[in-house]
Amino acid sequence: MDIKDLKNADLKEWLQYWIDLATPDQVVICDGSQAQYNEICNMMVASGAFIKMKWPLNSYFARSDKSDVARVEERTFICANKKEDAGPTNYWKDPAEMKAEFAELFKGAMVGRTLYVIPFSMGHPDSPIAKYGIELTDSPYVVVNMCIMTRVSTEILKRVDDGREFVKCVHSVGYPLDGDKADIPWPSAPVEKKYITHFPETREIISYGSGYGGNALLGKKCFALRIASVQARDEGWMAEHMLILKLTSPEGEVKYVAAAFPSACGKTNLAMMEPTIPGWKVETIGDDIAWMKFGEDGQLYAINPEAGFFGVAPGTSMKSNPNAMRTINRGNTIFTNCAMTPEGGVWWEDHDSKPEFLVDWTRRPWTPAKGTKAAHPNARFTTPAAQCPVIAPEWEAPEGVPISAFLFGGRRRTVVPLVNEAMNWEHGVFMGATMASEMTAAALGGAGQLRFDPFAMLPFCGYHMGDYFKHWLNIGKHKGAKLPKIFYVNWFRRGEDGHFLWPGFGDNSRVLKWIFGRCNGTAKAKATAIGNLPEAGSLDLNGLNIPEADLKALLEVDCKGWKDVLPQIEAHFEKFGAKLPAEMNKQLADLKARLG
Ligand code: OXD
Ligand code: MN
Repeated sequence: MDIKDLKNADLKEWLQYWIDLATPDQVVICDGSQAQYNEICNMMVASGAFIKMKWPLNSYFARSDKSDVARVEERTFICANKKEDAGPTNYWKDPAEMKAEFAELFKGAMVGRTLYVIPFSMGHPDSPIAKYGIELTDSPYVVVNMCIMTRVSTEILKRVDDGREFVKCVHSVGYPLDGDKADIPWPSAPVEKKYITHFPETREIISYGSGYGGNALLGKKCFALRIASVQARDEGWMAEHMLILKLTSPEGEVKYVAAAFPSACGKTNLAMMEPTIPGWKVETIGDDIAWMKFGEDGQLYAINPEAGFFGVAPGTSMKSNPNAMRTINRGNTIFTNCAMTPEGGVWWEDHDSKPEFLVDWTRRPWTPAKGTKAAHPNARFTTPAAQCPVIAPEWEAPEGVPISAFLFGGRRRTVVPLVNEAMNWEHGVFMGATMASEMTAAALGGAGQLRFDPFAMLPFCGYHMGDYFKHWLNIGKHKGAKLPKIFYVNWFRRGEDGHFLWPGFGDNSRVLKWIFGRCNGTAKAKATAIGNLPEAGSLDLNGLNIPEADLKALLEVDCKGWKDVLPQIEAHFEKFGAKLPAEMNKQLADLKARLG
């Protein structure tokens, strides 16, 4: 396919604008084929941007610039027409001013480079829940990562050309090869020139200056969460920062669960977990994002809009996530900012092997005595979801899977019990709106201070968070809705001496079993001031040896602790001003009253 053959005026005009402005040397349409993927990888090996690994097969190392290692929230903007619509939790820029700035920044930005046109679908292309996008980028690294993380094909371009709605995504690393400037392995722009911008009214994304992860793979956080959350609000569906898992009981009964936890709280681990309780099975649908729409039967049906996992590598091991290890060991994986073994293999902190010598992510020799981290803490693997040994056979089902339960959670050393079922939808929305993790003494604010991350969407909600709470409440009012039950879980509770009270990992299946039982009416709960907690004996603890006192702390209501955090919840709610739905203040007042 050639861009000269396109007939859709809107598409052609948009493409031509950016080509004329950025003046790339050539334009290449990505077709999603293995041959084109291999060709681009080989080119990157030749340029020094990639190193081909000895093992796993068909896998590569990439190492970023030291200044371009993570999402940059302070350079991420919602360019809504009205500042108020971005709300208090987002940075805002005026859309016209931002576009004028881009007209300067992108002038000649792709000189000496190739502009790749990536037509992609979020979700199975034939799913009624899927949406399409086209990303223009001058980064071959972005192309090959997008080929793993989304469904890239020229069929998508044809459908867009035929008039199908799409999200316009533009990306440049901001490092033109003008004059006789040579290329470098990881081109990017200084932080003050980086911009990750979203135009919710026109469904556009423009990203400049960073080549890393969510800043550059625009299908992920920018589209599937920030822009999609706006589309979801306008169209009556949900775009959430949630894993989706399939839970099968020993009797063969199936339930699907979606769970929202803040970044780095173990979503990928939970999505692929190996249950410790006999006969129970967990399979993966997705590990990061869920898009959900009501079916005619009133159930919410979810798809995973992504096609790969962009997982945090450090901490991933045969103990924490054996299925992630098996997925990447099957090859076809890109490792970014990991360390390299002398044999050409990969390593990161808490990996199963104990190397004596490595090349660290900054390309320097490393031994354990050095005392530094060999892999960057935000080092990543990009790997195809289809390779996961526990991927559910229906993970790409166009109609999605019916969700029975939503789980919320954070890292709480104190106060919050192991599991707590919401009394009703509105109470569940209150739980999501007050999701929080405790800061450690090292973080600004200090120990005991909460960092609120409502619905794990703090950096990802594309509009005013108060309106987003309202949207959740409206979902609860959908005519004929058979709503998922809502639960708050906390795997991270500690004793006074700092030890974890709950073993976590595969033993979290015990909590999933209780949740499953609550959904089909077989597990017992006691009503308390904060919600429904497991009744004594209703949580399967067979084979575990948890001291009585620890179990008590995990499953009781710490009234004093809850009362102590109420002022922090009040202060958190005040941020949303008049946009805070009245229902949230009512929930807070009711909780206060119940605690006595
Ligand atoms: C992610 C994140 O990368 O949530 O998934 O930060
Ligand atoms: Mn995430």
